[in-house]
Amino acid sequence: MAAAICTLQSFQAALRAPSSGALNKEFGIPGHVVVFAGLGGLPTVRLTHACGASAEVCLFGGCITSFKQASGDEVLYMRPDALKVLQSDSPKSKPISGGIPHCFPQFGPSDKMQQHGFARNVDWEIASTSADPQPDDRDPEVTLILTDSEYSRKMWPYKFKVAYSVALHGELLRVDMRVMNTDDKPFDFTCALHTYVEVLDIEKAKVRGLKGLQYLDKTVDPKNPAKKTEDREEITFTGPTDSVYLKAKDFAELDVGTGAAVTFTSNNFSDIVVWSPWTAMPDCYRSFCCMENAQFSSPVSLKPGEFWRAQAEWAVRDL
Ligand code: TA6
Repeated sequence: MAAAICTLQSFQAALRAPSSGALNKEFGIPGHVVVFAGLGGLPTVRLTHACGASAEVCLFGGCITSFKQASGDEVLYMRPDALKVLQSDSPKSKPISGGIPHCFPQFGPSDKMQQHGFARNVDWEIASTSADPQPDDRDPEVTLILTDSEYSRKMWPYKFKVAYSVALHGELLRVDMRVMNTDDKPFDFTCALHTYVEVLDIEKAKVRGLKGLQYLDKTVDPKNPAKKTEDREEITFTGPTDSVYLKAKDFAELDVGTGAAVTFTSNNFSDIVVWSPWTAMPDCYRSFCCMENAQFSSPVSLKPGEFWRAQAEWAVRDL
């Protein structure tokens, strides 16, 4: 009986949710922004820059599922287990583990809610789309909104709004995230942009820009991570890696082993996380590295009416 009720509820929710076609009529900008049925048939926004670069953002989880250079080369990585779920009959039964999923309002596990919070498990809405008025070099952009719901308040009893703008500036991918407290009581949160980058081989990947920083090594005991200091100019991978670099600078890069590096430029994120599951994910660990702009070591406290804002940018640099 419970299953029947659940099916009816999801059927009603599906009826309420606007279709990709309807969303495209409302928000599409010919040649720059299109809403289409993406992976798993889920409504997805594709931004296309005049130079040929493109990005796709799935409304489920507000997850950036693709970022391609003008050459057509994909920068991000989608885990095979995520693709399997997306190809199943219930594509929303698990968060999308690939591309750039959100961790919000919590990075990591806790007793209160699932690992990495609920923002990656729910549908975000399109608030607006635009393409910069420069006719020869438009920057296509979409702004998504996530607000509290009965579902979110069960885990995290606060009213909030997250606005997340995703834009292409030539071949550069830019996001701007704002978290607003719309409640009448204060709350704290942590967050991360859990970026999966495709690498030629994890053993050829190198991370630069974190030397001298203190980091939490979560590989042995994630609940009681060891605090260490990074003394390597270039971090290479020879085993499982799960490190939260504290007070990271606004720039770091991941050499993907092909003669190019993905650059991470950010503003107002306190930390950078570097994660490779190594052989715990035997069929895919060689193909990706996660490097994540995060706000973890100093949780953000917002009083009613206050907001927090941070930006991140990714680009590909030839070495
Ligand atoms: O960001 C690294 C991390 O927190 C790891 O500790 C690891 O558990 C990972 O995220 C996995 O995330 P998932 O998407 O599988 O829940």
